[in-house]
Formats: sequence, C-alpha cells, structure tokens
Amino acid sequence: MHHRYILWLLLPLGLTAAPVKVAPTAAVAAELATETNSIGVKLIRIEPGSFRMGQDGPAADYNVKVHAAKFDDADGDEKPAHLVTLTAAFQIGATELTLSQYRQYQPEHEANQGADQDAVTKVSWHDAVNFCTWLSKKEGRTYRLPTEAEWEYACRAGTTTLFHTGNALPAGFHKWPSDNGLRDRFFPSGKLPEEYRTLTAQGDTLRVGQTPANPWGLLDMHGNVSEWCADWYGPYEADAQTDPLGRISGDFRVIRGGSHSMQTRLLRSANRSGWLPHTRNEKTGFRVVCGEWPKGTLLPSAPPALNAQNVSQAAPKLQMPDPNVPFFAGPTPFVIIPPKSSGPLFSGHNHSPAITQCPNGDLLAVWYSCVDEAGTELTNLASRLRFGRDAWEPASVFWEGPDINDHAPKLWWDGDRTLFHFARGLGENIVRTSTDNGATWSQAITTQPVGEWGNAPIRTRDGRLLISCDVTTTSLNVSRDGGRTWSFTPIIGDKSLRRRDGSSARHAGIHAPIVELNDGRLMTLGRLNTEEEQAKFGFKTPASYSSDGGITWTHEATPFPAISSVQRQVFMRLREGPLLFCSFTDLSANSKKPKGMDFPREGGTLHGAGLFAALSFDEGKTWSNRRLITPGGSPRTVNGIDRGQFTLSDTSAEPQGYLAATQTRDGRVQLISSKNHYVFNLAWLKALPTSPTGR
Ligand SMILES: [Ca+2]
Ligand SMILES: [Ca+2]
Repeated sequence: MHHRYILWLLLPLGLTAAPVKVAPTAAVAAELATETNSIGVKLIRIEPGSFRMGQDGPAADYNVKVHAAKFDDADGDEKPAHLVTLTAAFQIGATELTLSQYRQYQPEHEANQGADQDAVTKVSWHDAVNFCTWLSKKEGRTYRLPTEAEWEYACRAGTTTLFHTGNALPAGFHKWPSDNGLRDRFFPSGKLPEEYRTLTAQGDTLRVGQTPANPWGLLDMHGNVSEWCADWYGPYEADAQTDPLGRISGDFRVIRGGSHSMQTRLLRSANRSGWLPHTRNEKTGFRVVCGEWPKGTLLPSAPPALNAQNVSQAAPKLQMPDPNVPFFAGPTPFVIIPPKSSGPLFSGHNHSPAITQCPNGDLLAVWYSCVDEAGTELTNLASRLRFGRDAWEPASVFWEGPDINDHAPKLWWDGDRTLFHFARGLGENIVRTSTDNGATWSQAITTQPVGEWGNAPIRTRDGRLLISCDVTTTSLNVSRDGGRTWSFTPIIGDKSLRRRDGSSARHAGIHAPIVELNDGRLMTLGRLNTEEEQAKFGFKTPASYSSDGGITWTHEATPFPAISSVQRQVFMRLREGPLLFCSFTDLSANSKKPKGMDFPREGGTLHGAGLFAALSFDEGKTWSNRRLITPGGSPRTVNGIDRGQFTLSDTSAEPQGYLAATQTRDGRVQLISSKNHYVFNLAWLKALPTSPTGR
C-alpha cells in the first residue's frame, strides 16, 4: 500500500473532513487529477496526508571536495525532522512557472531573452505573490505560493529518501551552466559527477520538464530553478505540526528545490534555503498552488541569539582613564566556539572580523564562520563584550542567509544611535541597521555591485559615508543620506592600476581602509595579491590618494612591507589626530621565517616580526612610533587564526589575520585579528618598549 495513504488512514478522526476512500495508485491519481488552467499551467491535485518533514542524521562536514558522500549531510536547519499533517487537498503546478506563462501577466519580463518553456527567473518573492493575485482575479479562485510544508510534501511524493529518485540523483538530472568558478573549485579535476548533464543546446539551461516526474507527476522539484515558497524562513519546531505556515516574521522567504549551478546536496527534498523577498536572481523562480490557504497558525518569531539577548539600553557610565598613562591589554580570544562544531558555528574557519562599540558601551564583534570560504554553509557569527565585563561571550549566530555565502561582514557605529551591518549577499550586498544596540536589526536593504567591501566605512566632514570596494567596476560605495541608499563611483575606461599619466580609476589593492585627510583628499592603504602587482611598488604596501571623491587616484609606495592573503590592515584616524596603521612585517607565507623589521626601543633598536602599529602625525607623509603589538615578555605559544599558533614575546607578535579596529570613547583602540582582541592607547603607541627580556 502507498506509504502516504497509510499515514492518512492513521490520522485522528476529526482532523480532516474528507471521507476515507480507497486511494487510486499514484499514477492513476495523477492522471485523474490533472487540469490545465487558463494560462496553460498544468495543475496536479495533491491529496491530504502526513509526512516527516526535514532530515535528521549526522552534521555535514562540508568538505566540498568529497562529493559522493555529501548527499546524506543535512544542514542544521532541517532538524529536527518532525511529523507534518496537511488536512486539505491542493493543486500545484506540475512544473515551475514558465516564461510564456509569466509574460501573460508581465509581457516585458526578460524581453528578448529565454524560450517560452524556460522557467521564469529574476522574479522577486513579491513579483511571484503579485502574479498569484493577478491569476486569482483572472480565474476567480485562489492561487498562491506553496507553503514550505506543501512544497516538501509534494516533492517527496511519499518517498522518505534524500531525493524523490532515491538516495542519489540519476544521471542527467542536474546541470551547472553558470558560476563556473565555483564549479571548478568544487570539482578541481574538471570531471563532474554523473548526475550533471552536458547541455546540448543553447536555451536548454532553464527549460522545464526535461527530467522524469516524481511519483505524483511533479517535474523539476530537484534543480532547474529554485522556487519561492510562501513562508518566512525560521527554525523548525520538534512537535508535530498541522497545516503549518512557518514563522510569523523573519528576514528571508523560503526557497526550495535547489537550482542549476549548485552542489547536488542543495537539491535534496529536505534542503532549505531562503533569501530577501525583494531580490531577483537568475536561479530562482516559483510554481503556483491553486487552493485555499492551510488552516494552521503561524509560529512565533525565532528566539534571539545570545548576542541579541538582554542588551542594555542604558547609557554607559564611561570612565575616562588618564590618557597620558600607557595602557595595553591582550591578546584575548574573542572567537569562542566549542571544539568540533559543524554548524551553525564552525570550528573550521573563522575569519574576516569587524568590531564596533555600541551606544551602550558594549563591544560587538562579527565575523564569518565556515568550513570552506566559498561554501554555502558560511555564517556571520557575533560575540559581545558587555560594558563593564572583562570576557567576550561565546559566539552565536548574527546573520545567516540559509545556503548563502554571506561573506566579509562589516560593522560601524555612526556615533549617534545607529549601528550598521554590511555583508555580501547572493547577487548583491546587504546593509542593515540597529537603533537598539544590536538587540534587533532592520530588514536588509541591498546594494550593487556585489563584492567584498573594504575594511571599514568612514564619514567624511561633508557627511558622506564611504566604503571602498574590491570589485573592479567601482572604487567606492557612497551614501549621501546617512546609509539609507548607496551609489558607487563608476569606473570609465582603463581599469588598470596605472594610466599613462600615473593616475588610476581605482585605489591600489583590496580590502582598503580609507582616511579623509585634513586637505580633503581621500587616502587608502591596500593589499596587492600578486607578486607582479607587489613588484610595481617595490614589494611595499601601496598608498592611494584621490582629490575628487574617488573618481581618480594616484599611487605611491609606503615604507611598509607588502602583505598577502590571510592578512588585512587597519588604517584610521585617532580622535587625538594622528593616523594609525596596523599591519604585518611579513607575508603570511613567510611567517615561519620572517624577515621582520627594526623597531625603536629604549636606548636602541629591537628587531621583531608580526603585527605592528605605526603612527603618522603629518597626514600620512611620514610614519613614526612604530611598535610591535605585543605585551612583551618571554616567548610563549598563543592561539592564532583557526588552529594556528604563534610565539608571543618582546620580539614576536601575531603573524597573520584580518585586522579591524575601533577607538572607544575612553580613548582606547580596540583592535582585533581573526582570533584575538588587543586594547591599547595612544600613550602606549608613543612609549618605547624597554630592552627585550633576557637580552
Ligand atoms: Ca525546481
Ligand atoms: Ca540548506
């Protein structure tokens, strides 16, 4: 007997008004219950029933290069699997909505692109909902998006395996025509597993119905394009659910089924994804449901993570320590994650942090956590050092677009009430704000172009917010309305590092922090990745200057060594006036045998290596007061990024990491690497270290 039918018979009486009847076989049922509507959508009737929603089992290891073993890995958000009962029949599109069907509503959509039978894409969740409203009016009955539960029930079609085809996708079920850089990263041999098919003709990419139907007659439930569902995305509850509708609120609307150009494990029946409802992209479309809304109730909002719990809204009673007394503390780890964590906290790789003070005096740090930097598991985590406490709290989730690589988060406080969070999104960057010290955050707005932003935003004297950008189509992202909207400086013509006249359309290097100089020019210090680029500056860190708000730049070499991957600088203006630069004496690859630099000490010179600071009192022309960022002392081993360790001593400091810093109202600089927190003041930077211990 059909599994679905057994569960249906086991339903308690009264849950469904439908009379118990003999179920036809699936194939016959599909044929009997098929209708083609007024715009050519083939609708399949789905009977009420129960199923297990979600997927239990071991945590994924997210080792993207071990493909065959990936399928039984569940993301944490698919757990716990739980019993779901749908009490009403509904009709659902046999395929994703096609371009020709969507164009009966919006004739101009993707004009001159795609074939009639291609799945519609580049539609937002709101577009899909509006389409359903239009179709409902046209036909005088309710069309809507499927709930997430309806979607998984219809996809599984009575199966309990990873895919409705079994525990693997058959050959030819999947395709990878775009995002080829990512494909090459996951399959470096160039040999795709057998479920991926070679596309035979142009236009084949998004065509619906090219693979066999599931037992209930539905096509493209795995892959082709992913599909908006009605629900807000949020965590599952363990209890049995009847006619569930998801959470009452959230950041993302659910997306299901996976699409072309992504790993096969993301196409599983239980896999959950989601993204901002106003966004449009080439991978996401939808299929319609015809039928009344399920009668369930919305689950409450998900509980806040630790970093957003019990956040003080009181003004801090700031202590103002004597600025003339040197102060130094650290290193103290701020990335605190239980060992062997595999989602949503990952012990694997924690990197690219940002730090801000909050109006209430707390320090808030955010960074990304993952196994693979390019992986869909990548999450933004945060920890809080509450005002008056001396220890960072354990890490907790700060922002997690499900299956989205939310890269390179940034934090910034505008000095008044508003905190900003920036990160990369799916096909755009996101910006969120908080006016309650990070207890709650606004819905994200999106900006273009997508790409990693520089180390920290600044506010210029005329009120612009500026943040540099690593993509080659711009140099700066600019907001003239306090962060509500963002534009970018366009790059016209030659993108090369140096034009014939010595100028360039971009600042040199990536991740570049910016300072506004007293004469109004912008100055950045960047990181050049290739030896060829580094050679142009004599293997020194490049400085760039712009007098026209980021349209034209000139470059010159600084006295400081070039840095490399796993390293990022801090460059900022201190409240007291001087410019602060923090960087590393050697490339990451040379950290075991560093060349180091000479630093002044009382009565002489100290040769040391690793993380250092330098001050400029003449707007970046010269740099004085160079100092290794270390408490000094005899050599001991300290944890660095991920599982790395380094020697800390008078002459050895942390050798690598992405740096971020903010200066708090007590005058102290709060500097973080990818692992550790250091605190110091200007007096400490200006003081000379004493003679190295024991020498
Ligand atoms: Ca699909
Ligand atoms: Ca997922």
